Amino acid sequence: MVRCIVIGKDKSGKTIFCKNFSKFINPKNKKNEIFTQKGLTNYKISIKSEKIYLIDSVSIDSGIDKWERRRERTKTLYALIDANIIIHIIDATDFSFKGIDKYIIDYGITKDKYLILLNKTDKIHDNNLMKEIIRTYPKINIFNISAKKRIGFNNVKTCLRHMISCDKIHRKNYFGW
Ligand SMILES: Nc1nc2c(ncn2[C@@H]2O[C@H](COP(=O)(O)OP(=O)(O)OP(=O)(O)O)[C@@H](O)[C@H]2O)c(=O)[nH]1
Ligand SMILES: [Mg+2]
Repeated sequence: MVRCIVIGKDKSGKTIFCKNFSKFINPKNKKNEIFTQKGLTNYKISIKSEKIYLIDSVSIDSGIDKWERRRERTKTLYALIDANIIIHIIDATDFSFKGIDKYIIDYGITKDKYLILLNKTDKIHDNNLMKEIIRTYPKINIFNISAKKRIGFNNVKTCLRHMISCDKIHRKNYFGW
């Protein structure tokens, strides 16, 4: 089982991505394949016969400092540390190299299995943001998507499939098989 966290700032499209992407991967998934674990919603999907838990996280950047929100953020941070794969959803209509997106990138690039999805690209008409991010972080995995309109999901699937097979190879080596 592979734990894949979907993380990003407030309203970047995390929930809509989890819903639509899980339907795209496994169209026949039933309601019981969505469940809550450690306070976060998980979507059970499978790619290459490997089970993946797609974890919809809550935003860690909200300015609201109520006890409930603090608890939620802590759950997200635990899930982030625990994840095998990190999917970072960036709102392409509202990105800056400062703030929470920058912090997530700086953490993500220290991991092997980190990918950025530039979301809401149905609303923008140039590719400059992607170029700019690649210029700053040349080796990053990055794709344009629209979670709402289900655009770009094939590339995400291919990338996940690749990351999962790397995991299998890694596990094989680790156990000396
Ligand atoms: N145009 C467009 N709107 C989108 C897209 N993805 C998400 N949205 C809109 O962005 C808003 C937030 O989407 P959510 O999926 O709730 O975002 P979230 O990151 O889960 O939000 P929080 O959990 O509250 O942080 C909604 O109004 C969506 O309809 C997209 O690809 N294109
Ligand atoms: Mg959400």
